[in-house]
Amino acid sequence: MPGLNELGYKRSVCPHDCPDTCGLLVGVEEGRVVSVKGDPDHPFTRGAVCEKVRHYGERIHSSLRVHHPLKRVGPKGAGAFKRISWDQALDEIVDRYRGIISDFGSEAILPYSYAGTMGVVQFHAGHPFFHKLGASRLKRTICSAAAEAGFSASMGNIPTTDIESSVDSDLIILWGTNTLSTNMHAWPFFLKARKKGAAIVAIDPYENRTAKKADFHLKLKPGTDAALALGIMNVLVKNNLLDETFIREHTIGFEKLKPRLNEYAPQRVADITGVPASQIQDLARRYGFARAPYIRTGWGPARQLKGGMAMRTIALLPALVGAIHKKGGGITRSTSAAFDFNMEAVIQESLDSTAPRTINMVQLGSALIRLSDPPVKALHVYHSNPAVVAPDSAQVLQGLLREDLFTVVHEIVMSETALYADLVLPGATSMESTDLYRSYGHYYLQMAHPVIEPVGEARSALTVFQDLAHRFGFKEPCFSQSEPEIIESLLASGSPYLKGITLDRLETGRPVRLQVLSDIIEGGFGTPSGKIEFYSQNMAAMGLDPLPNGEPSVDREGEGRFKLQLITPPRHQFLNSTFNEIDDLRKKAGPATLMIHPDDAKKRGIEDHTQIRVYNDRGEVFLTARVTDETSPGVTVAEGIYWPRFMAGNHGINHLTSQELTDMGESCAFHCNLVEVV
Ligand SMILES: Nc1nc2c(c(=O)[nH]1)N[C@H]1C(S)=C(S)[C@@H](COP(=O)(O)OP(=O)(O)OC[C@H]3O[C@@H](n4cnc5c(=O)[nH]c(N)nc54)[C@H](O)[C@@H]3O)O[C@H]1N2
Ligand SMILES: Nc1nc2c(c(=O)[nH]1)N[C@H]1C(S)=C(S)[C@@H](COP(=O)(O)OP(=O)(O)OC[C@H]3O[C@@H](n4cnc5c(=O)[nH]c(N)nc54)[C@H](O)[C@@H]3O)O[C@H]1N2
Ligand SMILES: [Mo]
Repeated sequence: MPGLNELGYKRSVCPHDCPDTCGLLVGVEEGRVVSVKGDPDHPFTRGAVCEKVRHYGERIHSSLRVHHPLKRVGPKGAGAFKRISWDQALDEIVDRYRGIISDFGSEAILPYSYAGTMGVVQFHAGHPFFHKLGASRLKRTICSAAAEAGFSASMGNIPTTDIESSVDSDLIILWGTNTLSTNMHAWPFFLKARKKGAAIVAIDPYENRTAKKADFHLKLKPGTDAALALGIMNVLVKNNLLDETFIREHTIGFEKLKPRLNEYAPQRVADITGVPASQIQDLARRYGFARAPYIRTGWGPARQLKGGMAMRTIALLPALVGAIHKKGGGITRSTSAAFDFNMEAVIQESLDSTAPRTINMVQLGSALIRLSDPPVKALHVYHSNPAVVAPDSAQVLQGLLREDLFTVVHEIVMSETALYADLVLPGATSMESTDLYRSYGHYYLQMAHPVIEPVGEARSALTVFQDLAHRFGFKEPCFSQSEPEIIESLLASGSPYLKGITLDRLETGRPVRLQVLSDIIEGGFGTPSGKIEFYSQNMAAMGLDPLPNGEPSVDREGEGRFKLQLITPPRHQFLNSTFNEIDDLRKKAGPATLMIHPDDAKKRGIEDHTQIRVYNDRGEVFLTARVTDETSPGVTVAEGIYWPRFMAGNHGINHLTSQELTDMGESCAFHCNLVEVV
C-alpha cells in the first residue's frame, strides 16, 4: 500500500511553513492519529521531528477543531455560532458573492490566504476560482518577498547552496536565522562540519537558542546588516583576501563598489551596528582565509524596511571570495527556485481577463478600512490567521468588525480570525487530504496521501473551491481535476530539475530528490547580466541605490519619540500562530514575554517577571518582562505570535507592527519597530 512503511506507520509529510518539510511516520488507531514521528528514511530530516509537530495528532483531534460549517449568531468577534449544513453554507456564499458582484463588482471580493499548508495543490486551490470570478488579487508578500527580491538583485532567483553540502565547510555563518528553532534539521549538518574543525558564527540582535550554541556571536543592532556586510567587504579588500579570478569571471560592477567600501571602515561600521570593530575584523579575516566559507541566511535581516538592501548586500559576500563553487562553501537562502513546476496548472491566471486590482496582504488593515471604488465587501480567508499574523492588528480588527463585511473563514481550529467570521468552514488537515510538498530548505519532493478520514465534516480547500465553482456554473476542466491529475500537470514543466520525476514515483509517498547541480555556477545567475551584480541597473531603475548601501532601517513612524527597538522573531514552540491551541506547547512556551536589557529595565524601574505595557502609536501590548543581557541596550525582543486570548489585555504582538512596506518585494518589516515600555 502506498505510504505505509514496514512497521505499519503511514507515511506523510509535514505541511507547515518551515524550510524543513519533514518526512513523517504516523501511527493511526481506530481512525485517529495517535503518534507522529520523523521518517528515518528521509535524507534531510532523518527521523527527527520538532517538538511542535510531535503534537500534530493533538491538533487534529483538538477540542478547538472546527467539525461542521458554522454561521454567526452573535456580534462579530464574539465567537457565537450555530451549526449549519455544507449546502446551506455554500449556497449562502454563492448568494452573497453574487449580490456583491452585482452591486459592487467582483473586485469587492478579496481572497486572503497564505501558508497554513505548504502543499502545492491545496495552497493554490482558490486561485482558479478567484481568477474566474475576477476577484481582487492578493499579493502574498508577508514572508519572504523582501529576502527574495534583495537576494535576486545580486545573484538572481536561483536554487541556492544545498544545506547538506555544508558538512564540508570550515566556517559556517548563521546570519539572521534561529536554526535550532526554525530550521532544526540543518543543525546536524553544521555539527558535522564543526566536528571537522569548522567554527559556527551567529549574527543576530539577541542570543537566540542558536547563538547560545555558536562559537561566536555578533550581536548587531536590528536593521544594520548591510553596513556589517560592507564592513566585512572593506576588510577583505584592505587585506587582499579576494578571489580575483572569480570576481573577473562571474561578477559585474566590482570597480564601482570599491570606492563605496571606503565609507565602511570597521570603526564606522561598529558605530552603526554596535558590533565591536575587532569582531568585524576577525570575522572578515576568518571569511577571507576560510577554505570554504558557508552562509545560511534566515529571513530576519529582510524583515526590516531596508530588508531588500540588507539581503542583497549579504548575498554579495560569497562572490568576493569565490565561495560559491568551493566544496562546502556558498550561501543558502531558499531552495524553492529548483521546484520549477508548471505553476499555471494550479494558478490558472488565464481564466481572468479583467486585470483586477492587487491588494497587498501586509496592508489588509488599511484595505479593509480605507479602500473604496469598490470597498472590500467580502473576505475569504483560508490557510491563514490574519487577525493575529498581519501587522497593525488594530486596523485589521477594525476592518474585521465591519458589519457590512461578509467574512468566510475556512479553518482547522477556531482561530482568532474565525471568531470574526460570518461563516466558518471546517478544513481538512494535511493528514486528511492529498498533496505534493516542495521545500524551501532542501531538495526533496514528496507526495502525501490521507492517513485518516476527514474529521467531522472537514473538507479540503480544493473540494470547497471546486464545489463553489460548480455552483457558479464554471465549466473549465481545472474545476474537476483530482489532486493526482493536478500534480501530473505541475510536473510537466520541462524543467531540468524535475527530470525523471513522475507521478508514479511520487505516489509511493517517498521523498524524491530533484536534479540539482552540485555547482550553482553551472546553472548561471538569474540576473540581467547573467553574473553576480555588485552594481545593479535594475535597482537603479527602481529608484534604489544600485550599489550596496549600509544605511540602517528605522521605524519612521516612531523615530525620535520611542527609544527601544523591538523585534518579533519566532518562538520555538509555535509555528507562526499555529500550535497555540496545544496546552503542552503553551505551557512550555510560558507567558508572552519581552526581553529587555538590564540597563533599559533599570532606567524604567522595570523588574524581572513583572507585567509591562509595551506601546507605540499603532497600539499596545501587555507582556511579562524578562530582564536579560541576552539582548543589547536599546533592543527588545518579543518571541512568538501568541493568540490574543492567551495574552493579557487580549492584544497580540502585531498591535505594535507596521503596514509600511519594505524597500524591495513589498513585504512586512516585522522586526523594525520602535516602542516604549512602562
Ligand atoms: N519554531 C518555529 N519555526 C518556524 C517558524 C515559527 O514561527 N516557529 N516560522 C516559520 C516561517 S513562516 C519562517 S519564514 C521561518 C523564519 O525563520 P527565521 O529566518 O529563522 O526567522 P525570522 O523571523 O526571520 O528571524 C530570524 C532571526 O533574525 C533575527 N533578526 C531580527 N532582525 C534582524 C536584523 O535586522 N538582522 C539580523 N541579522 N537578524 C535579525 C531574529 O532575532 C531571529 O533570531 O521559520 C519557519 N520556522
Ligand atoms: N510579529 C510577527 N508577525 C509575523 C511574523 C513574525 O515573525 N513576527 N512572521 C510572519 C511570517 S514569516 C509568516 S509566513 C506569516 C504566517 O502567517 P499564516 O500563514 O497566517 O500562518 P499561521 O499563523 O500558521 O496560520 C495559518 C492558519 O492556517 C490554518 N491551516 C493550516 N492548515 C490548513 C489547511 O489545510 N486548511 C485550512 N483551511 N486551514 C489550515 C491554521 O489552523 C492556522 O490558523 O506570519 C507573519 N507574521
Ligand atoms: Mo514565513
